[in-house]
Amino acid sequence: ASLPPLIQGENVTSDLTSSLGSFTRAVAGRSPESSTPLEVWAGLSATIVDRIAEDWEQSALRASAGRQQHYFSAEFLMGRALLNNLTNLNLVDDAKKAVEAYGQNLSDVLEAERDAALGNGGLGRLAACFLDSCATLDLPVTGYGILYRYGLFKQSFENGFQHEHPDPWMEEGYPFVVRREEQSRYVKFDDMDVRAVPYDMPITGYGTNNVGTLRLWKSEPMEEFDYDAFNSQRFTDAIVERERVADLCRVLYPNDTTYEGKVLRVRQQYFFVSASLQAMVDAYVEKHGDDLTGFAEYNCIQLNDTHPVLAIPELMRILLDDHGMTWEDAWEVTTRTFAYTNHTTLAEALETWEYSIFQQLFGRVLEIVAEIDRRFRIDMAQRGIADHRVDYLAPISNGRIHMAWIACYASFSINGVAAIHTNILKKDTLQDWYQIWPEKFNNKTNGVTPRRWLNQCNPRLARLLDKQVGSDAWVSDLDLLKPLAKKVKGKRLINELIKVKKANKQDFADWIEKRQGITINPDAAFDVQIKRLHEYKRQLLNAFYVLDRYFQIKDDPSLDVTPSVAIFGAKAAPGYFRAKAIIKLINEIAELVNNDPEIGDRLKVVFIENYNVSPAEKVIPAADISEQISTAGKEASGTGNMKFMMNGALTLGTLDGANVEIVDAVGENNAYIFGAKEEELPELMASYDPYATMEATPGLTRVVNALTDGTLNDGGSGMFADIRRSLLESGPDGSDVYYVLGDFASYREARDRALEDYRDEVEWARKCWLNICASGRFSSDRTIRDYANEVWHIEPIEK
Ligand code: DL6
Repeated sequence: ASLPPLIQGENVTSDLTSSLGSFTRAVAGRSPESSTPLEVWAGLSATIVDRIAEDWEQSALRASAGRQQHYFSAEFLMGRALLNNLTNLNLVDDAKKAVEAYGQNLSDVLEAERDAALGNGGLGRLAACFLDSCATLDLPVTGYGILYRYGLFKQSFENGFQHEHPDPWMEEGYPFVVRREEQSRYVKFDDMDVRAVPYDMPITGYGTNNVGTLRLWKSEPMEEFDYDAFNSQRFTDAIVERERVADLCRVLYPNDTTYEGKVLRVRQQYFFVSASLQAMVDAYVEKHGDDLTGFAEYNCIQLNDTHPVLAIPELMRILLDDHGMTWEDAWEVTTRTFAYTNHTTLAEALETWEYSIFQQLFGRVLEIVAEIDRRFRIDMAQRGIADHRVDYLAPISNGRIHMAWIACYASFSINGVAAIHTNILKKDTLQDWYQIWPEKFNNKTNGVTPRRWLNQCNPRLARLLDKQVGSDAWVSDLDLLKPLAKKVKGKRLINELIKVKKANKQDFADWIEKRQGITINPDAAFDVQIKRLHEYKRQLLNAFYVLDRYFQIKDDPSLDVTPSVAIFGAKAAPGYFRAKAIIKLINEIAELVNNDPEIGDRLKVVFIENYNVSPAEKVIPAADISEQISTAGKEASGTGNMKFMMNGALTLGTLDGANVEIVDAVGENNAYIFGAKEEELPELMASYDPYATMEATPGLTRVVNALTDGTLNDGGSGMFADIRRSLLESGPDGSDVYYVLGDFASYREARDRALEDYRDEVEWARKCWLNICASGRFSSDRTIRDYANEVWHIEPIEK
């Protein structure tokens, strides 16, 4: 059961009001009444840090007493912090009163906060959900990453094209990170030395006074600037080194892009893992002495994909060079310390780096990788593995360093993020490793935190669930919703659910109108696809459906269709031309459809600009249909699919990633499944003729032709012709490798069916209810419990 950690009532409110006043005055240098919402946000945030400071200190002390888990990730897509903390600490009502006491408004204050967008998408947001669950479950887990000065770029649409802008998210101050100067470490590269300064972020849990930590490292020069150069008026020279060092943490690397900047990327990776390991090893030595043979008994490190894999040779380096261990002992410790999570089967994401980059940056680490490689080859030969396979799996081959192979060799655990994904790893992506070490492999289906993704973002539904459960205990035990499924026939309940969804949709409609000037009808079905833009996620399939429906209405202006709004949110990696083309295409379709008076409310298209965590919190509670339409076998898990389910949207999806488990949990009748299955695709693709498929599918030729026949305007960029080529032309860059045209008919049938079903408000709401009740297994609390019990072997800390 979740007990609010703080006593509620008059005292809390007045306490909070007076601290808010003090902190806001200190931040703003004026009265709270005349401060801006952003200043009040800073004041209230500082108030929260003030309140949790001692619990935070105590939690860290308790955690360091026993075995600890460390989560290494280049990305933590945290989003906003204030409301999350207020919700976890059960202080929302008090904060509202406190803010109002100064004539301010809590929603304005909350809206003033910038998102900490230190991640690209699912992988980074998963890391953030995990930290929330670890804190809530009182587990001794610390996250480690990079304090990027600019998070994920800000997206604007200019003439329908995506433009990228820097996002200086903490330039105006950010009270939720605390600089720990005294914990700084030095990180040495062959061509530069830098100081790594940790900024710690408190991670509150729900109904507990345990507070976890996310440690984000910032690079700083060994010396602030070159004083001599400055004195001799060589001002630019004086700051060159400082800027070079600052470059290291300047931007979050946008994935999926081309290879420029890769030296910097490797530098970033080494920087944060080296600093984190040094801090961990020092802490161990301080507690247990200089003999590090027991390090792995007290420490375990989860590698969030291959980005932090340099930690493996770096731990070896520290143990060998700084602590004089033998290779054998150091390897024994290292191989008992690391566990590796794979997040994608796409070959492009299995990082490999040129040998020359390692030579340039850290000769010693390269020497260690080379020694791992040498011993790996001997080890494999002794196991009787054929030479060509050894070559393929070796840490160094073809002049490149293979990060995933180092991870597979040195980690004691290798996991995928959904059942189907883990199976694909075993039978395909990592099959050789699976054959050698089947016991290393395990599945940990992703999850999302019900605190942010239900309790916080959908308070109306949350209060309805409180009433049904009899308390808020479900917030930290989502399985408590399961028995509520039997109430599905209750008329009152279903009517209440309908009311909740309606109110959420109205809120979203108001929000998008204010933000982007688009008017939508809240009674229409909200059909939502929000995720990074990637061809395998098939936003194109969705766009084609919209275009087809547009043409159908144009053909028959009296066509009776369920009014719907197709809502998109997506950023494309700056260097990913075709993804940017799809963004332009969707914007063009929106232009066409939304401005055609003949279409009216029957069809609207909304593209949420600068999609991020905060807009997701607005749209997910308002969604009716959750688009999860990736080519089967390509989406490792997905986590948006889980957020939608929790908020009562029905999945329209392929049997891919965690969709498979969602359907398994809720039943086929309560989701809309379509398309080729993963196991069918190899055979289908072998004889696939996209052109013939297009021609054989009614309406599809017209849709594809619209790309280039003047219906849609790509501003002379040639982008739309490129999309068409990617579908219809043969060759490696064509051939519709994501089977968009192949799945179109089945997708259209499923989406039409969903929209038809939507007309029966009560039956639809029942399906929604069943989804909500079955979403318990997609709580990240479940995922984290599984990691804690099966991989990390850690226990909740005693309080
Ligand atoms: O595991 C989190 C998330 C999955 O839900 C998505 O299906 C998957 O695409 C994503 N993977 C990545 C891979 N990036 N790299 N490297 O973001 O992980």
